[in-house]
Amino acid sequence: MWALLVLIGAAAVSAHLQDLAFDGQKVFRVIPQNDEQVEIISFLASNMQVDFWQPDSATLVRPKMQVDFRVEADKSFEVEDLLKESGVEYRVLIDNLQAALDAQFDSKARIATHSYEKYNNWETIAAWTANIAAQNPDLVSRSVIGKTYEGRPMYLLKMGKSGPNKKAIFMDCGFHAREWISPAFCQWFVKEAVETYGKDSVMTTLLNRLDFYVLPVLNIDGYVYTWTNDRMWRKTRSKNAGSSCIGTDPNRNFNAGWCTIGASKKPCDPTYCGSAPESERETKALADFIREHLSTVKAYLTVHSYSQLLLFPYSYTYKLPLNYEELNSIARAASKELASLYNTKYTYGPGATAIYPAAGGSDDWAYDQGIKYSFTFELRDTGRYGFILPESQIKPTCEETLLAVKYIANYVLEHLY
Ligand code: 0X9
Ligand code: ZN
Ligand code: ZN
Repeated sequence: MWALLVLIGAAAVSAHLQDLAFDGQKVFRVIPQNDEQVEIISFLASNMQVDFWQPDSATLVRPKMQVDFRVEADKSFEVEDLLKESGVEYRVLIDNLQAALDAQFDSKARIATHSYEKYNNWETIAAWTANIAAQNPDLVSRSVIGKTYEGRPMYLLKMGKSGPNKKAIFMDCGFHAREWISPAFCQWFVKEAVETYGKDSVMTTLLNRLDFYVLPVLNIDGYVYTWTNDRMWRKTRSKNAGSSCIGTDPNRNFNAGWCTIGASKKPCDPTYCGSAPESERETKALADFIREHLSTVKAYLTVHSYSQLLLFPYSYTYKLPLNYEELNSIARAASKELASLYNTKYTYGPGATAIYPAAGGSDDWAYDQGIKYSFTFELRDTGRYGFILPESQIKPTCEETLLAVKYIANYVLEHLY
């Protein structure tokens, strides 16, 4: 009982740290209509320290492109004035970010018990990985693929009935710290697997014939930081030599056209590519694991948010992948499956054109390792809540995403040889 009280106390304290930190902050959406208005956006980026929610919008912005950004409370009137005066079409997506943040949790009294329909902190997720493996020994096993910069073990769950020569699908979540719906999906997927094995025929076949490697959170240090200090943190938490700015964008840190486009060489930027490919312990651990399992891993799935997109290579070049037609039709069918539940509309295509060119991503890297089925999910929503997706949307988001993942897995299973 005492231990439980201490846990509750710690959660309350860390929640308190962030109390009101975002009070009065606004999130704007603008769609510049011409080059002149594009320049206004670039001006905001360089002079008003706005935080773009689709990273690198500052450098990639072009006419007719939708751009969402967050503004500090004391700057929000100035920014709004500037938008009004310059005639840039804009909408206030979130009027008070703090209120939206408070609304993302349904229940006020939060205790650190695990729930698939809540956002779980890292401590809770870590304990859950141990429990789910212990409770399903014939289906789930847990290993550690490395340690994060701050020394946390990176847990990987392997799911599947044991059998000879099984191929595998690798899926990770939690690359970007603030994209909380992503780890929630990895947990949901594991739950569905253990609960529907032996009941749902597709899931049963998948687990009998394939293994799934599920990494629930890649960027654990960043994820912890979003719970304790800054809900809007994106990068890892590693120190950068010669800079006081912290962190590298893990999805710019892979050796796939590394830092050539849509990535920054400046440690203070949200898309900092790091000092070298795989400079981060977390990305190195992931890349090492995949390299060691290349003979079995047939598909790579990485889960982000938000925008409702299903992306595939390439993002570091406009060049199309060799099996473009195949990937495109898989993405089309998977999006259709996803929409069948709640009519959630996804856009799909190669990253470079469907979202923006950005090098150093894990999807492109895995593809170039020879993993021909490589996809990035950008889950709900399209900006109404953005990263602050309310907990009430966890279940529907995960249910619909599961349909797409099962579709892809089943396709891969049917095209193994
Ligand atoms: O920019 C990213 O890393 C992803 N979008 S996010 O808003 N979640 O940050 C998209 C990744 C697409 N793939 C590559 N750029 N390789
Ligand atoms: Zn192994
Ligand atoms: Zn992301």
